[in-house]
Amino acid sequence: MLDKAYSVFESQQKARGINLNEVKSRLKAFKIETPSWGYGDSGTRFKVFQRAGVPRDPFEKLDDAAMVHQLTGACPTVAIHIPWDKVDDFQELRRHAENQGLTIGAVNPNLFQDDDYMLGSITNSDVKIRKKALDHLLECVDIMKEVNSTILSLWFADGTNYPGQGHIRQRKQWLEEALKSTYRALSGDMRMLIEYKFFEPGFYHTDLADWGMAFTAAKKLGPQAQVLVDTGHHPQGTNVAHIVACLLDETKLGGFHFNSRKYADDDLIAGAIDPYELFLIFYQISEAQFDGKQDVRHTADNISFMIDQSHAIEPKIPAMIRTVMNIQTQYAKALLVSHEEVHAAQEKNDVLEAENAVRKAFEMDVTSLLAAVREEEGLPADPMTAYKESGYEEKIAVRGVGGSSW
Ligand code: PSV
Ligand code: MN
Repeated sequence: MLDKAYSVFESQQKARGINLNEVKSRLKAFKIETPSWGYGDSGTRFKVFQRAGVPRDPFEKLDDAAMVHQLTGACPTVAIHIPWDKVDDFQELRRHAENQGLTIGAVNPNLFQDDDYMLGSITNSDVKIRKKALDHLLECVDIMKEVNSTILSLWFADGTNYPGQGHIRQRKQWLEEALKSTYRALSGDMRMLIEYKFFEPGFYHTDLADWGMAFTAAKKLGPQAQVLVDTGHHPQGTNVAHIVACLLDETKLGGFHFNSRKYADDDLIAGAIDPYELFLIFYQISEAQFDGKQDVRHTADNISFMIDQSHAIEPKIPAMIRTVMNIQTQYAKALLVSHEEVHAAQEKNDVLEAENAVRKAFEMDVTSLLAAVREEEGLPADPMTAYKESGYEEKIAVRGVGGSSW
């Protein structure tokens, strides 16, 4: 059935002048990092629900991530969060990952769960707390060296709840100082990705509230600092694809945290709420991959694609597999946009043709394409079904209830 669907698809794309071999090799090369915290118990501020089979330590989180990679072939790296994933021997953790075909990806410091950070971490008015926060950032750079990670992924919960609570410009300067000291500790192959979020837990102001603030900070630091776009961190109606295009053009787009939002930072499965938004983000990326400027192409080819979800009610592993598949689907569709067609319509100022050239790729069914790509890679055509049939869920049930939570 799928074979037949794929031959129909193949001839349709040929007729449109799409180079399917190029599309397929881009899909095979496309990797998505999963977060260790996405495998543990999590919830909302109302309740953390405990599920049977949830990993009890960082090693078991890697085991689950390895299962996701085994079935999708797309998730060879795993982001860790310190101290949630702190272990006595990081070399052992690295080896545990490598033995299962994984490597440790981004290292995420945690500057939001210590009582000292109630009024801020690197922007706290207390110099001792600022120093403690900076020490933690530097500790994370040391951990990166031990696990061979090249990405330091920074998100700060720093902000205020009331006007006058903090000296906003002073806090900005403290933030810049801490970032500068951390930047200096990076080795040449490391990148620092700076994530922004417009509110929460601060409800009046957030020290890094939007891409402009993150961009300014990254620009001041130098080429190893870039911006990380978490798709859930924007106010309603924000044109995230536009932000992506601007950051690409400035060679400052370093990575993504994918998830879906309906209202705020909902952390739902990527592509579940607004798949068209996800498609339009990939459309900007795929266009930049063919840009005339080498540094823009280089930026687009070196984006670190990561998932940042905490599944409150979903079974963790299949939720992660679904997420990966949703992301692959929208990327595949974006690769089917004929940029020649769009550019020709733009030249003529033909608004409807231009819009049609983009939208019609979104409306194409890429199921058979993705199944063909997976089969060529020796992977199951449908990773969700393969997971259900794998027996892994039953195997991990022996871990019992009460595993790691954030
Ligand atoms: C909190 O909003 C958050 O979800 C940020 O997006 C971070 O990337 C993540 O937690 C991990 O610290
Ligand atoms: Mn995030």
